[in-house]
Amino acid sequence: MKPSIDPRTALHTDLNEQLMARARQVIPGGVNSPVRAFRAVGGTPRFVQRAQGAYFWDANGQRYIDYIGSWGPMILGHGHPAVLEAVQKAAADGFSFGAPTEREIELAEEILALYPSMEMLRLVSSGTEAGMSAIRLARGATGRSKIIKFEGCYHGHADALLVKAGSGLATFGHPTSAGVPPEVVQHTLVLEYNHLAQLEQAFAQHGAEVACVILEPIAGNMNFVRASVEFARRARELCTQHGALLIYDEVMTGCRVALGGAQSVYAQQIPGFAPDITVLGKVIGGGMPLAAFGGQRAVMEQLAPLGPVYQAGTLSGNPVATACGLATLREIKKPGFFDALSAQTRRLVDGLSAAAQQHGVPFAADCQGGMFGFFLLPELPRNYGEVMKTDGNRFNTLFHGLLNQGVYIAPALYEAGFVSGAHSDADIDATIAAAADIFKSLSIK
Ligand code: KE4
Repeated sequence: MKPSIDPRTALHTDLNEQLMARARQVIPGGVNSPVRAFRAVGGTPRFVQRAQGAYFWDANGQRYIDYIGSWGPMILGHGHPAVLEAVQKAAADGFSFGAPTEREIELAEEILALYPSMEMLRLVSSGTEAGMSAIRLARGATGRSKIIKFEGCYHGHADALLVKAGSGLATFGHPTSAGVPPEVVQHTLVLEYNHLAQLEQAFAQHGAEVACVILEPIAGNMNFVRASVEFARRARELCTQHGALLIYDEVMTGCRVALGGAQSVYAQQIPGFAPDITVLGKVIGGGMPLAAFGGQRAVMEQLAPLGPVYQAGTLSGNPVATACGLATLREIKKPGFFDALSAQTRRLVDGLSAAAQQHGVPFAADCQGGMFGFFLLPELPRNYGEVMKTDGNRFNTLFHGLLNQGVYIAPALYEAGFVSGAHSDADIDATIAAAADIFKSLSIK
């Protein structure tokens, strides 16, 4: 018999706490990825026992409405029957071969059909691997070393990308992590997101040396911050003008904000817009370890075994992961799926905004497709510095208040949220009601 759960008390954390104590003995911080440790919000991570549809159940059998969905991949919800069947069949045919399979071709063809900016792609096993490889490819294809990234954007944990802005405008970066030698990031320029003048100056100063600009077109690692259309346009123009490659990191936004990713949204506002390289992950793997990077043929054919840029992976294009990704893509491509998902996400965001307004809580939210973000701020932030003006204690009150009512949002104020095709109207309404209950204590009326 599962212990009775009183959502208003901490009773439901005892088995999670026991597991966390055990985990800390054998895994650094008790987790295999830092954000899972709840360090930003405090409290005890929930150890997932199982998940189905829009929900997961923790070690105590407590059910949560899941708005993380593995940080984006579970766009269909957990355990979709068509995906489960595809994975089970693929596994029965073999886990991994280290040799080419037809299914890798099928998945590449399906993805390329959604991204006209790409003629070819390479499958890998994580977003970090895809981003790291894209940077190496850009450097190899241009023969240049410098890269431009933006504060608040996360592109995985490759050394060259673990960097924070140097002092002052358009200066080269400093490592954000121990173990990254300064010389590794000396070619990485970190600018303020959406800051046109800084971008212009960086190209004016270093344009001939810039291999690439990499950015999250909608920055989900700042919760939810859009590149302004003018910023997106100038980044494209400046890259073209100076012979640099524009890399869109769509690991989070790809097949999530739209089937064709954020680039398809910007292409509606900027005629002919296209990045040179796109990095994908999460949704295209459906929850299995799979990511990709791709671009025009002339660039992609610089990769080994054809060209001089080396890149490889034992489990790249893994047959079980590709089955999971293919089954997922085939479901979300079905007519009506994305319209329904977008409407459900919009319903959540509008409901939360209305509840916050009713209770006098400064609150700004945005969404695109199945991805959303909200801020306990009077208006939407445009860059990392503005995001971080959020009062962390107020966010933590909201986070834990929702958690204790069985609603699971990201345990960090700079992370985005995700709705799946399995989230029902009742789930959305319950979430809004739970938030309204907490907004009463956050009112500044
Ligand atoms: P992975 O190596 O974690 O598969 O992907 C790295 C990555 C690259 N680019 C973007 C835009 C990403 O959002 C990510 C990973 N996202 C985080 C969530 N902010 C994954 C969660 C985690 O680190 O545990």
